[in-house]
Amino acid sequence: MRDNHLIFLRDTHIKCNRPVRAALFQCPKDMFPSDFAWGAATAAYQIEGGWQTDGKGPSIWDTFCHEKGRVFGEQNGDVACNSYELWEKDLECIQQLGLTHYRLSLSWARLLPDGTTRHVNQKGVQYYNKVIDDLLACGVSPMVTLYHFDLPQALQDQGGWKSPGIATLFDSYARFCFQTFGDRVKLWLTINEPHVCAKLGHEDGIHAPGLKEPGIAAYLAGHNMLRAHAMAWHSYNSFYRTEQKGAVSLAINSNWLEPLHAGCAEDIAATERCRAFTLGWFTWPVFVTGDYPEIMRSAIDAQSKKLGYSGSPRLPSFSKDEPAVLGTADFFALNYYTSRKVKPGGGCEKTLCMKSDRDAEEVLDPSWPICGVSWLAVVPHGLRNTLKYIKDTFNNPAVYITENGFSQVGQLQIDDVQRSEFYKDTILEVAKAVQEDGVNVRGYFAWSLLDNFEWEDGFSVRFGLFHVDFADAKLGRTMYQSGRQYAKIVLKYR
Ligand code: GBH
Repeated sequence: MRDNHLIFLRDTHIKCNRPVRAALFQCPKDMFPSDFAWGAATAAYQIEGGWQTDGKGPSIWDTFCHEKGRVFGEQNGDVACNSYELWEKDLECIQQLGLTHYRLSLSWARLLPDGTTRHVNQKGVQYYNKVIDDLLACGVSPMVTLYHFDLPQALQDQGGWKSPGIATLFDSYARFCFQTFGDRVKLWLTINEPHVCAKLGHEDGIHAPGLKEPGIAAYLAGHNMLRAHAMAWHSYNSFYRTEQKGAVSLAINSNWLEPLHAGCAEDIAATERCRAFTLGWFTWPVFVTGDYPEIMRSAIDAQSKKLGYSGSPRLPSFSKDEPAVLGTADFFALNYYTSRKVKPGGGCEKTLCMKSDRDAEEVLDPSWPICGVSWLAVVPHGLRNTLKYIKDTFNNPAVYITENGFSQVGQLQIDDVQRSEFYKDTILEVAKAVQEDGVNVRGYFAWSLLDNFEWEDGFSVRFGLFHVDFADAKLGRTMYQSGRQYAKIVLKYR
C-alpha cells in the first residue's frame, strides 16, 4: 500500500492491551505510542490578523466580515490574535505546553495574493518559513493545512468552489507549498472540513462566501473540493513524496451519531442517511468506493424527481479522465467535537434543499452537558465510538485527531475547571480507543492553542488553551487552567 514507506504511520510499535484505568493519570506512561503527536491547532484567518499587511490579498472571510450583519457584533479577523506580528508569543505558548506538534494553516492569499502562482508574495513566504523554522528549532513538528475556509477573493470572483477550474488552481497552490515548505513539513492537510465549507458557505450562507443556493451549490462546491484535494494528493505522490517522505490527507469533521430511539427502524435509517450526508459525503470517495455513498445519491435523485427538478444531477459524478479520488489519503484526519441523536425530519420540505434530501434531523440528548456555545454537547465517549467506527469502516487507517475542544462563553474564567476535566475525560477515551479497541491513533490536537476569531461567533466563543485579551492592544496571552492540565498530560505521556 501507498503508506508502507511512511515509517511514522506504521502501527508496529503501538503497545496495545495496557490496562486503561478509570482516571487518566493512573494510567501507565506507555498508554500512548512513544511517537504520539501531542499538539494544538489554529487556522490562519482565526489568528493571524495582518489582513492587508505586506502584500496579502483579500480572502472571502475578509469580504464576508466587512459586510453588515454577517458576524456577531460586526467583528472581523483584521487583527485577531495578530499572530502575523506576534508569532514568537505563540511559540512561547507552544513551548509552555510542551507540545510535540503544532497544526497551523497557510493563508492562500498571503502567499499568492490573487490566488495564482503568477505572483508570489515573498513576505508571506518569509513569514511561514520563520514559523516552520522556529518550530523545528524548538523540537516541534508542524502539521500544515493548505486551506482552512479562506479562499482568495480573486478566485471567488471567478466562481470560487462552484467553478470546476478551482481544482487546478488549488493544485498549483498546493504544489507551490510542497515545493517551498515540504523539505521541512511532513504532515499535510489539503482542505479542512470540506463539509463545513460546502454546506455553511454555499447552502446555509452563514460562512463565507455567504451563498444561499440550497440543494445545488454545496454539492457542486464539495465536488470541486474533492477534485482539488485529489489532484494535490497526486501531485505530492508523483513529484514530492520520494524526496520529502511526508503524508497528505484532508480533515474530516464528524459528529458521533446514534438513532434517537435505539430499536426504532425509522431512526436507524435516518441515522444512516445522516451519516452518509456528513461523514460519508467526503470519505466514501476518498477511502471506500471513489464515489459518493449510494444512499446519498439515491436520496438526492429521488428528491429531484419528486420536486420536478430537470437540471443535470445535483450530485455530480467523478470523471474517469481525471486523477482518481479513491486512495488519496495517507492517514485519516478527524475533527471531533460532539454527538447527536437522529430521527427523520425535513423530507417533507417543498423546495430543493439538503435538508429535504437528507430527511434526517440531529437532536441533542438532554443528559449531555452543553458547554459554551449551543451546538457543543460534551460527549467524550462519542470520540471513542467514532475512532472505532473509522477503524472498522476504513480498513484500520492511521488516525490523527486533528481537532477536539471545549468552548467558553460569557464571563471569562481563567480557572476553567470544566474544560480541564473535559481534556482528561476525552484523552482517557482516546487511550481506550488505542488500548481496548486497537485503533491506530497517531496523535491528538487540541482546538485551540489560543482564543481566536470563532467565525460567525466572532470573539464571543473562546476555545483557547491560552486566553487572549482582545480588549488590550498588546493582545496578551494568559494560560488557562486547562492549558496547565493539558501540559501535564503532554508531559506525562509524550
Ligand atoms: C471547527 O469546525 C473548525 O475547523 C474551526 O475552525 C473552529 O474554530 C472549530 O471547529 C470550533 O468551532 O450552529 O448547529 O450550524 C467544527 C465543526 C461545524 C461545528 C459548524 C459547529 C455549527 C453548528 N463546526 N457547526 S450549527
